[in-house]
Amino acid sequence: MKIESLQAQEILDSRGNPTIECVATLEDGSTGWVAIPSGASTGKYEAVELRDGDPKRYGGAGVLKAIENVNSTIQSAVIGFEAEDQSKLDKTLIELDGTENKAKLGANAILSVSLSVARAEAQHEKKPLYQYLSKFNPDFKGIYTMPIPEMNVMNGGKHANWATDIQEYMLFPIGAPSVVEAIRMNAEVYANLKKVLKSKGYAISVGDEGGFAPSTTKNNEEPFQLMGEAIEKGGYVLGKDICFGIDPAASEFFDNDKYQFKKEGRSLSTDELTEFYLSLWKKYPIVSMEDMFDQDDWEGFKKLYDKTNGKLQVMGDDLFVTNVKRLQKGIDEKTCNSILIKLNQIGTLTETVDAVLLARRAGMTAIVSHRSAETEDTFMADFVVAMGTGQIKTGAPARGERTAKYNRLMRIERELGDNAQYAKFPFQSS
Ligand code: 2PG
Ligand code: MG
Repeated sequence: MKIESLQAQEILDSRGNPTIECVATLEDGSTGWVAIPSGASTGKYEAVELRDGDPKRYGGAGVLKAIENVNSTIQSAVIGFEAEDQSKLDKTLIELDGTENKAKLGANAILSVSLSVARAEAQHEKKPLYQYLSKFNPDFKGIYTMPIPEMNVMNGGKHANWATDIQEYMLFPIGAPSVVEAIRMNAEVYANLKKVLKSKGYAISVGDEGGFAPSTTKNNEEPFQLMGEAIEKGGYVLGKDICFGIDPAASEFFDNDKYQFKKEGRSLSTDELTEFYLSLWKKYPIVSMEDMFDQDDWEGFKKLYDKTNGKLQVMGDDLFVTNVKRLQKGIDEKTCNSILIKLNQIGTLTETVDAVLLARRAGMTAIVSHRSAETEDTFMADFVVAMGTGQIKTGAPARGERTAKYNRLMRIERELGDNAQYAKFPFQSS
């Protein structure tokens, strides 16, 4: 069905900053709504999020220019396009922008169009979004893979005023039978973690992604002990039912050629940091590490990857920024076996799909991810099911913008019944 109109406007994200929502309307009246998330620990190679820079509105963070780009330039260029032809639409958007990193029209503007048109077409075809999006997955065979929900239950770094240097401590419920049960297990551990923290006199306030963020934790290691206690308190077996994952977001503490652990009052070289990660990996059932090094420290990633013999999920986020060029470099140089996928890091649905498929062809895993500032939009939940990547990270089981995604996954799984299968985690705990 042909695109009739696009209507973007300003709303708030979960950090209270302005962002874009967009409604695409097709000629038969079908509509698709989306809202665009935003990062804090953004990679320097990400597509550009266009902000107004006018200090009189939202401290410069307004998105009226990006909105104007949707409502005028983009709308005039794509009206009458067939909504089902996503690659033509996305190609046109990329060319209309004309820059390498979508700096002219803004990746936020472009993505809002790319995704809202897809959702409108799904409505036109009377399909649930995940079913419509599965046409982009050449490996889809009729049974949907439900993702392991990797929940960030302790927040640090930029998301929590540096409670710890490591930004995210996650639960990987790899032993669950379904996503509904996996979410329950994680939610129970989260509730137990609150009790554990209270019993130690720690604050139970949360960071941007809903994880607890007590600034009084002793060091970057203690969260593993706290989470371990919470897992066992719930009757789960640590290392079997639930494992750990981390996202240090190391670009954020890389300064003067060293990794600055302010929490511990020490500066580490790449080698020292590698040793630190290896010691954690040996001590705790950690199955996944993301952005352990700076976004330009390819050597660091490679060293850790080599030393963990393919047993650990070694993932690039800021390193790859969902960009096939950077991913190809990672594949050629064998730096990682996994990529974090964020729609707004690259800015169109087609390019995001390309990154997922390139990773898969190279034998890498792909984890679909939220941003630290989100909205109630659940597009990514349908996307991960459609692409069958088997892993999603979208924060703690708390804060509406996070639970919206988990709730959507539970509904999809229930709707699918026997046509859904919980993903197997391809790596072992050490
Ligand atoms: C990350 C993300 C999401 P941000 O580093 O993986 O957790 O954070 O959106 O702030 O870049
Ligand atoms: Mg990250």
